[in-house]
Amino acid sequence: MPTAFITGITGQDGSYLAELLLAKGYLVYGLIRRSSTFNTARIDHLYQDPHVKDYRLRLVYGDLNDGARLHALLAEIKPDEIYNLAAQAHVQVSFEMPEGTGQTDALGVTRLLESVRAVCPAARFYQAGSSEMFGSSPAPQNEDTTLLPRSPYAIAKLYAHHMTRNYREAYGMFAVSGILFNHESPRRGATFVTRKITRAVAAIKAGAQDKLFLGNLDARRDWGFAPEYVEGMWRMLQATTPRDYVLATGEVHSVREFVERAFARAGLDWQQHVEIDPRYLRPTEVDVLQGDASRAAKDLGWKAQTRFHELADLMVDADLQAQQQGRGEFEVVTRHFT
Ligand code: NAP
Ligand code: F7E
Repeated sequence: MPTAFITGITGQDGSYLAELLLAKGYLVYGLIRRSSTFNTARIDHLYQDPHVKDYRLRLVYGDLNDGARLHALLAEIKPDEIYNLAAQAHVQVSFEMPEGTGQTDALGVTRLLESVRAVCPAARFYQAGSSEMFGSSPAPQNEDTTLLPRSPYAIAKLYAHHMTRNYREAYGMFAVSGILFNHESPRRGATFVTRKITRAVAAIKAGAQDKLFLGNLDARRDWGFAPEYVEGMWRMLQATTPRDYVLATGEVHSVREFVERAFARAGLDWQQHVEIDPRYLRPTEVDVLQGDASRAAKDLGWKAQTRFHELADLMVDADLQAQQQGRGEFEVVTRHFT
């Protein structure tokens, strides 16, 4: 049975990746942080699945800032594949805590790579790189585009991206960086703009909220559907040759367009509810991100399927349903593993 080690398993991508790998028959180890409240809402449903009850999902405590623990875990688990998805992933928060973001998103990756090199150098390693690294480079962006990051988050990811490439070249490790453009879902964290909007739409529809405060409505992004992107990560680690890949839809829309679509889906007029709050403006903004994923299409046979409008609609529908059912923050779908 192949063994995978996922950091960031409690996050949006980690939960979808765990589902994918369990469905493929992997033994999955997930790194979780100790928290004073439960932090496993996105993966709790996996324990209820009869096919996972054979303990193919194992959660272990650790932190990217604890190198000794990472080393000990990898020495014990000896995984075949490692997916490093853990990060302080919020761009605006990175302006408030640049040092902490660098500790996890930059140096945390070095800690992990050093442990892999020492105890399981044959393992295949995936680093969660980001389109934010392109920053102010003109769109569309691909693997050869100049990286001009515009936030502490993006700069930390850039360091990790180059470190991953350096371990590949210096030590011959199968270490790759996926340069992923924004990808969303009903499990998206509630402070990222798409989910903030769709949750607000549901609350406004239910009469539980009246106003939604946002920042820059002119920013343009290439938004895809998260479950398709974790499939791309897995394909990168199955390739014959380790290479970095962009994953994106190629379609670009503004935050305003997302707002319009989401409110319209629920039969609401966004102009009656949305207000601008300068607190949500960033010190330096990335104006437009639009990816060219043709290398992934050619080498990996990967292509985004879900279109912008479908994505907005499915997220609104999930939040409307959650609101009606009085459910918590995340969609819980029990998948069946065969
Ligand atoms: P997310 O939902 O915010 O999840 C982040 C995960 O990292 C959580 O499991 C979190 O644990 C964990 N984490 C944070 N700090 C940690 C630390 N010091 N040690 C161990 N775990 C830690 O993010 P996501 O959207 O799934 O994104 C996954 C990865 O892809 C991230 O690296 C992100 O930067 C990158 N990325 C995301 C996108 C996107 O559009 N989603 C695009 C490009 C790249 P807790 O639950 O305990 O907080
Ligand atoms: O912002 C604007 C904001 O926080 C998108 C992360 O997954 O993707 C994500 O980073 C845009 C920005 O995502 C609000 O200024 C307006 O232009 O949803 P976001 P992001 O910054 O693009 C990349 C690829 C990652 O790697 C990251 O981990 O929306 N915006 N008003 C707002 N954004 C937020 N969060 N909140 C607002 O009220």
